[in-house]
Amino acid sequence: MAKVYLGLGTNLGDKEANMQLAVSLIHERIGKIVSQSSFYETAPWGFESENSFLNAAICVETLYTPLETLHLTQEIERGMGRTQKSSGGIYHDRTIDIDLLLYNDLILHTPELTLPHPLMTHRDFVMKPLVEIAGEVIHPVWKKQLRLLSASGKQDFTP
Ligand code: PH2
Ligand code: MG
Ligand code: MG
Repeated sequence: MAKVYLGLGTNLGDKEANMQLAVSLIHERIGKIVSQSSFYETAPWGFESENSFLNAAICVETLYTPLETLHLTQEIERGMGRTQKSSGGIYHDRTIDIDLLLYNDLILHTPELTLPHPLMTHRDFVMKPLVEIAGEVIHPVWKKQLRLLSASGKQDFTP
């Protein structure tokens, strides 16, 4: 059984409902939710939008491989009406975004998926909810507890 940490974000429609639906679909299709952070209201990061976000992090126990997990999360995103994918640093409003942050202590570089999520430690909207449920977990690249890697502290370390 693998422990996967997922980051969730939504900034369109009924954001609370989007979050709840995503969590229950993840539970049905991917595995047991073993922890779930609070929902954080955050300002759009990296693009202009009048729609603020709700962000959260969850931990799921799964029997799926990283790529299978990615494909299942993408299917949930599509099913919930996500139309535009972010690419090349261009972001769009979305009903739901589900990002793989950590998969056990796996380090993976493929064209489709990089683990740990390469931008996670730069983003408060990821690290705040993640640290709430996984502050003691060791980041496999930085080899530090996540609570020490939140955006403000990260410059102090080199991986
Ligand atoms: N996701 C992005 C880009 N910017 N900003 C906030 N506040 N929350 C997000 O989830 C988010 C973002 C790319 O996926
Ligand atoms: Mg994202
Ligand atoms: Mg994404």
